[in-house]
Amino acid sequence: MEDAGQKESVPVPKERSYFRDNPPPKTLESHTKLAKAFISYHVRSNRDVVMITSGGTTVPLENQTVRFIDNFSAGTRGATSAEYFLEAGYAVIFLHRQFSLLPYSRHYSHSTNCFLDFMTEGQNGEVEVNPEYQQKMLGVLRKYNAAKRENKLLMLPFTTITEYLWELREIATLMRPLGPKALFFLAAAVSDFFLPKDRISEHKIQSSDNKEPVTNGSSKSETSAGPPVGHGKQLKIDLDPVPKFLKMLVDGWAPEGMIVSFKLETDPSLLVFKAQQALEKYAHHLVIGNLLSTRKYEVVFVAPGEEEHWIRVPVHRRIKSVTAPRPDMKALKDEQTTEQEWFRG
Ligand code: PAZ
Repeated sequence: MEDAGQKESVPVPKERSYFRDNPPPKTLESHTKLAKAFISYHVRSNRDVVMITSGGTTVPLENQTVRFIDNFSAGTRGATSAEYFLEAGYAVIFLHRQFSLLPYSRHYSHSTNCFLDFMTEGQNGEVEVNPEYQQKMLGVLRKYNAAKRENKLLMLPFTTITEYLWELREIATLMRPLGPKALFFLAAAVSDFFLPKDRISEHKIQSSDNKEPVTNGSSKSETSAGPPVGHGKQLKIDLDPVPKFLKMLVDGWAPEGMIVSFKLETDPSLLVFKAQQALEKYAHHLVIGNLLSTRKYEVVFVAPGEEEHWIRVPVHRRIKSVTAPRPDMKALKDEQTTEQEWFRG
């Protein structure tokens, strides 16, 4: 707490006060240990290391979280990119939303088809991979095992925006000894707004007024700036802007690293403008823009001093709908082919 009565308070930049006011996740220490060992290993082998962020961050509305605001992202972009970076010789730190798609296993999870649909029962009652999928699964399995054997893939989960920012700061700082051999590929969908620690309700927000609000002394549910309290069915949430972490990354945490950020928009007329704006504001190396409705088959690269550059999957290779549930295995195969063309393109 600031001691305003005793000395003139010096304003703390929002970025720094964020970390002061929002405590680190319990996992930070163990993740830092793992990341430190991983990075040192690859510094010694003179290897390029990419930190890929993937999946959406959440904004909890309660400390004991029942409800939260989420950000759109399945983790497809991040998990797929991780595989291609590994193939290109990078070591990958995969900072991802817990339970979102992961490199390699993504081929068999979160699809309309359960992983069991890839299996069959053998003649003697043993579980086997359906012959139709064996060749592809063997290829995926070999790459996955190689990444593990060669210690090239470190997967670290986050859930909330605060966890994400703490992990990003810690790992980016640890990556400094890599100098220009560090790459940041920021595909995660990161919350722009959050509910600060001092305004968050300890317990589940109630949907109707209790006659006598029950507090246990530690609950902050009655502070004037307090958390949103249910009045009938209306819930008003007053969120603060999340400090601009990209600025901190570029200027402070990873001054020598190459930084690629993503920009997601829904209005086509805004996409390039917003990407250029981000580039001017943060002075990093590349913004990759994509629209929610077309993200699977077109992206735009916006780099300083260059014309914007679109990469598109040819029309005949596009899957018909990227939002509708996939009806069958054929659609899944189509999507994988499309993604390979995206990366080759
Ligand atoms: O994870 P996914 O493949 O479903 O979606 C990827 C994406 C659209 C979240 C990503 O490409 C992206 O644009 N990330 C940045 C989002 C943002 O503007 O915060």
